[in-house]
Amino acid sequence: MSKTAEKLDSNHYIALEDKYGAHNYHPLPVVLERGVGVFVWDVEGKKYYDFLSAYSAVNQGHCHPKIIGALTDQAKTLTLTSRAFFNDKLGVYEKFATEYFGYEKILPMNTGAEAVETALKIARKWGYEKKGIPQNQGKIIVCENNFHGRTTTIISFSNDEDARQNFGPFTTGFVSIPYDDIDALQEILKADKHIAAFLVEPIQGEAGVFVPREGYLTQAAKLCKEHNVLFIADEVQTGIARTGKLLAVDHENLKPDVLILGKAISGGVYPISAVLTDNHIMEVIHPGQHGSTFGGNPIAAAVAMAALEVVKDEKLAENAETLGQLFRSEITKLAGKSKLVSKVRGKGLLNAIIVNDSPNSTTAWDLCMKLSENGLLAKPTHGNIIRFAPPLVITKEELLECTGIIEKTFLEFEATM
Ligand code: IF1
Repeated sequence: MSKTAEKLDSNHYIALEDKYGAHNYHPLPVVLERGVGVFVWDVEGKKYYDFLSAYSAVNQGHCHPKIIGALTDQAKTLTLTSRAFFNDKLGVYEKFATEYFGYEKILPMNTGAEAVETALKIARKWGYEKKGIPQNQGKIIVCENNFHGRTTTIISFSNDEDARQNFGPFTTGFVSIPYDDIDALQEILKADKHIAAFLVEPIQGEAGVFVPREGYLTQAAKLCKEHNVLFIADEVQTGIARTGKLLAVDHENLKPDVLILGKAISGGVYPISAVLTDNHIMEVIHPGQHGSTFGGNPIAAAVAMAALEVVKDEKLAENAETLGQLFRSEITKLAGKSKLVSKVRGKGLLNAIIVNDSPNSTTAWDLCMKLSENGLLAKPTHGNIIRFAPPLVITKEELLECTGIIEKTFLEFEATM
């Protein structure tokens, strides 16, 4: 048998997942086997531009040699010690990361949801021990249409019924207010003295790349300060150069009291997340009160340092800013030609096209299928929104080729409607 004849096709792998895996996702029917930079290849050998970047985890591009080098070197040397002992990488990483982001302390975890949980625990403990909130009465303000992960506590304050239904009972102590509504925040802060923190995404990703009005975050942080409430920014998706600055809060020169990072802090090669704060907050955590077997392991430490160096060395924030503007201006031109585009919105290279059809229609999904046939992978969200978030190493020429693919696909699709 020849090499190509032995090779199994996409349907084989899709059937395996269908039969043996939990059905907790609904992927596009593309089976990927390899990635380099902005490109991925499926098992049939078809090449695609990746415009999802694993939900903004692969900002540095697929299999970046410097990050993979750090991973493999460390994997051959020492992988895991647990935090029962010290190791020669963690402290070096902690110094590097705190200096890099401008905080005094870091608490390393693995997934984004774990880092969010960590931030919530720190905030509550701070509320009782530093702010003097009476025991078990601490509250945390969150925003409607938030996405912060999938643990039981985090879904407790989600308003996405799919994410919540039949997973109760839920964790209490959360108050939800509309996003991008400074009056609502002011009102609740004035009315309730038992609030420890305000948890917010600088741009709501899952909600369809919803960018708040300029100044919202600054005003929110100021109100929090006035009321002695911690301002917690969840930058799991918006952080690490995605929106055109290292952090999305940098657009407003803001320093959150608590910063949550995940995804691209590893360049997408390893699950790494973190919570950063200054000493006066992190000091509420003592031995035995929080941790993780894998959090801050030597591989994670080595990988994160390499991944963060790549962001600076390759000026990824600057590239995201410039090419993001180009993307939105090209798609705005397309909106003039195609009735299917009602709007493009976003910041840096985190963008979304709002498709001019009902959220109950299959139009956005069908468009993503056509985009994939034309060599570009993107994922619909909320029925009529398509998110576009390529690796930040994309070049201007590549980006223009991609807006060309998007234009061709939309116009062809419209012609068949
Ligand atoms: C899925 C969206 C992206 C996040 C923020 C924490 C987490 C996430 C702001 C948790 C995770 C993901 C997870 C992914 C879909 C996805 C997502 F569509 F939901 F909004 F990125 F676009 N905070 N976001 O966005 O991080 O525990 O997953 O490491 O499949 O659920 P995690």
